[in-house]
Amino acid sequence: MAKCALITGITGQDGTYLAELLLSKGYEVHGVKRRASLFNTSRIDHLYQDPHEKDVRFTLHYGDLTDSTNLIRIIQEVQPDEIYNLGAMSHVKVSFDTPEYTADVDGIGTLRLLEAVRILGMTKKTRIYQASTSELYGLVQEVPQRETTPFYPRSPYAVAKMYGFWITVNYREAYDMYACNGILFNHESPLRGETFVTRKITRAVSRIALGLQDCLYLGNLSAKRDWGHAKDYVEGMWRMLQQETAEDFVLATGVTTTVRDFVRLAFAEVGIELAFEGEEDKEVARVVACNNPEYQIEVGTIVTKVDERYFRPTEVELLIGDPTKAKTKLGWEPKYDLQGLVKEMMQSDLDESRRDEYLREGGHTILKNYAE
Ligand code: NDP
Ligand code: GDR
Repeated sequence: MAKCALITGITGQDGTYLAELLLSKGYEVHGVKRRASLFNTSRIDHLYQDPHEKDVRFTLHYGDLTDSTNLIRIIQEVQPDEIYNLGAMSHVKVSFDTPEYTADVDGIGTLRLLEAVRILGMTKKTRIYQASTSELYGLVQEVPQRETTPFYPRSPYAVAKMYGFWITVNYREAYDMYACNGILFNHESPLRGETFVTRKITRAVSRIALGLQDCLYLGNLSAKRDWGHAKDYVEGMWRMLQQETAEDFVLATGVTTTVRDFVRLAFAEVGIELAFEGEEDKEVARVVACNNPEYQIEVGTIVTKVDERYFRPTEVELLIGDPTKAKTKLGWEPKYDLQGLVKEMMQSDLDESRRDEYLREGGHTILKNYAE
């Protein structure tokens, strides 16, 4: 019998890669999507199967983590062997603007899901993965950060996710449920949302290289992140649910890089070398060499500036994870390095920007659409 999985957040970056992975393993995959005024399934459209066909293995259900009734209904209908709770208001900066909503979705939403499984009497049947985060470590207590490192969350997002973490542990202990937290460090891909810093950078660099945009505005360039590839991380999520007993695991690469160096790497992909100058809150990056004749940008041009609007009221300055436990117990290891990740993201954004360039040359108006 094929296993059946339910994914919340299936329309997001990780939801997409996880759905692809589980389908490739023969699973029947169900996903919860939110009702929106426009289509919001562009990442997973290639997986869509006409429900009128035979042997459909991919099904979407309308739902929302703020609504217990629909979670109970969907879980009852689907009877999943595994639930991956990836749905969240996942943007740290935005969580300062929408703290109550973030707590409701990311914190109480997790409780709603666990409670739905318990109420339905499915605690022995259904295994649950909770999308926890390295943001729980927040203000540095220890490096590299591992499963035993104390938490010190620094945003409404992280505080809400901390509730999600502990309620998952509590349901595991109180009701003997197979429920575990993946404490995942940042992971990126060409499918990353355009307002997260890596994608914002690769998208803007490709547009600057093609003359579609002049300047990229960023916040804290000195923040350090342990960036991996989302494809590697969804493999780790799946492995966490295939163990004998449920445990919490860190997934990370063990390498940390500043936002500034990520900018440098992305520009290097189009042959542009930069020099950063000025005080941190007014820092700019200037082109010092342009080595690829395809992308002609004058030496001396300023291509990035700092805009304080992207600063956070409280920042997480340094994240670097120790994935030893996942390596030892799950046999998990990342296949991508940062260079490979940047290359893939740049390639994808250059392709997308070339399509915009083509439209512009054809006389069409293209959206300015600078990702915030
Ligand atoms: P995305 O922002 O790409 O996707 C989030 C998903 O959650 C989307 O499908 C979104 O739907 C959905 N969602 C948002 N609000 C609700 C709601 N109220 N009810 C139901 N679904 C909702 O995030 P990622 O794929 O990057 O991350 C997946 C999970 O992992 C998140 O929980 C995130 O917090 C966590 N995480 C991510 C890390 C990363 O580096 N990517 C690292 C550590 C943890 P819609 O498409 O309609 O907006
Ligand atoms: P993060 O990711 O907050 O780590 O959360 P993000 O890419 O938003 O920020 C990373 C770092 O870059 C700095 N930064 C900027 N960030 C954004 N978004 N935009 C900018 O212009 C900018 N300039 C500098 C930030 O200050 C920060 O230090 C991500 C999310 O996926 C969470 O859901 C997840 O839990 C964590 O990763 C692990």
